[in-house]
Amino acid sequence: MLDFFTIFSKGGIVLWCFQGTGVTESFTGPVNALIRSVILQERSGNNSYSHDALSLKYKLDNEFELVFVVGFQKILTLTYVDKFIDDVQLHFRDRYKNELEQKGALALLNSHFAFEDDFKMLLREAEESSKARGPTSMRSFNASLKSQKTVKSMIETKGGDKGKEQGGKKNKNELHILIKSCLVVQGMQLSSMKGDLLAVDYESSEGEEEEEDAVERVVVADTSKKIPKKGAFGGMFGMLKGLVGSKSLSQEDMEPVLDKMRDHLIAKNVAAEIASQLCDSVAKKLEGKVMGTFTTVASTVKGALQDSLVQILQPKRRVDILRDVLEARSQRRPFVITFCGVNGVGKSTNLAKISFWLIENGFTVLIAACDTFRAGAVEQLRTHQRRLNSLHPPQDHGGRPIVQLYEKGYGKDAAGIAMEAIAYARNQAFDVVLVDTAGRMQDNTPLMTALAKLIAVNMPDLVLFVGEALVGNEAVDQLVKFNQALADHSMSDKPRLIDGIVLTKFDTIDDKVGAAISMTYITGQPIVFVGTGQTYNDLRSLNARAVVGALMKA
Ligand SMILES: Nc1nc2c(ncn2[C@@H]2O[C@H](COP(=O)(O)OP(=O)(O)O)[C@@H](O)[C@H]2O)c(=O)[nH]1
Ligand SMILES: [Mg+2]
Repeated sequence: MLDFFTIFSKGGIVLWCFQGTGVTESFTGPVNALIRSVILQERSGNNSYSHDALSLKYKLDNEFELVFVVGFQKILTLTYVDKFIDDVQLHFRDRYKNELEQKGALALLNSHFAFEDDFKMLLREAEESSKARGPTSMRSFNASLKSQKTVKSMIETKGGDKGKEQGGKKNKNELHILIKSCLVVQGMQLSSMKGDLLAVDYESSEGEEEEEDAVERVVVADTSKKIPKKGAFGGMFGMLKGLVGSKSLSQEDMEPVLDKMRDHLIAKNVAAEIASQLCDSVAKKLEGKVMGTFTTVASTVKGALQDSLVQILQPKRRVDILRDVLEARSQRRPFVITFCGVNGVGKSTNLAKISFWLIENGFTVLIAACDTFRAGAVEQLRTHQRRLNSLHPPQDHGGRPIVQLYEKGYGKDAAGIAMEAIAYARNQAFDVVLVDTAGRMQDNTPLMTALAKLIAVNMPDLVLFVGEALVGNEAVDQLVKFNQALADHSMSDKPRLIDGIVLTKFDTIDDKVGAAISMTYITGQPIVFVGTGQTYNDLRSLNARAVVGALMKA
């Protein structure tokens, strides 16, 4: 007599469904309509709804967040339906208490609800009791539902199903492995660095796509949970897709999702202030947008955030150093790059890696030792220069060392040394001058002024800010203050600010790649190089999608 009966979680996971014999029409449409026009709009007053020729009755179980829906032909007067839904609800809750108590979509997916026999038994009872109207005889205790319920609950609630529990655990672990991505740290051997740099590489497990897909299936109430595509429910998901309603997004809908996203970004090392700004802008972008489906508040927000992140990381301006060096060469002048940043971030080391890359591409390099401050800074560069020359011996280059060091010891004026080095490079026809500078804290005004002067006087082609991928909130402070100092002390109307970023120690941060976002967001400048280790080969370009992928991963 019933057309269908379905039990689904408020999270949208269909736990069990029944279709009456001889019923061929899909009940997805009516259920969809019920969700859209009643449940979603919180107009669930009288628990019944009609859709075309069907009557639908439903019951919400707020404790376990379940929805029970029964559908039957309107022309039928089924007096037992209300009581029947109650009975099914109680029975179902009782029988699957253990599974339902394990909160979360994953637990539901891992549970198997073989409810068919119980359902049929309840239905038979309900139908019979309605037939036997009039002077209804009292059921014996044994025949009553109550007796079965108690017995069943006593059997089932203790201990649960061990095998099933273990299965659940295993799946959780698999999922954990599935969603963990790790950075591939490149080998230590030197290899050729000719041409453009490789992009930063990520290794992700094969299930990644499935996980991405799965997120699509998470509904409003379950925004934090991810469920694997191939769950125990297989084909039922097909129907789930239809269990949706359209609704325009409000701040309220998005707030819980955005809060989670913000925390997630901060946990990935994005500066807090920037994480908030990003989430606000995503909210603005999406507010009022009509959602195609009920299932996608979380995934819509996630998608929009992902797009913004890629947008931020994608360079607005293409930095093609090899091409620019060639152009400078054609103008018979050296291409000058200045490196700046706080102490110990890897300025000198990455300058040496960049020298190696340029040399591999056939250019000659002059390193200007303008860190005249830190003991050992000049010697560190001299060591690099020797090593690089031994990798590319002068005899291979017409007897001329391919890399030279221009140094004037310690304590001298860095701006002056840079100027002399550039003049020397022009005379000696070096292709590139790399200017190493002393590390300085962004709050040290005299040193910041000196840096601004060095840059203003020498007008390098590229000013690279070197920053560690390890920094969180500090990244913003550093960059804002470096740029501010360059602007304040530039002595020109059009001050030279930071043109690009070298993001170092990327090999040490696992998937906490947030600094990349903070730095590009705050400067609007591209990450030109990524340092991924301590050998000359450990230099990469940024792969925006891979970084965003790592950032969005749980
Ligand atoms: N793991 C790792 N260490 C790096 C990287 N870049 C630099 N370092 C290390 O960071 C430390 C400081 O580097 P240095 O170039 O002297 O920093 P500077 O003070 O900014 O010139 C050194 O021990 C480097 O070997 C990198 O990309 N990955
Ligand atoms: Mg240094």
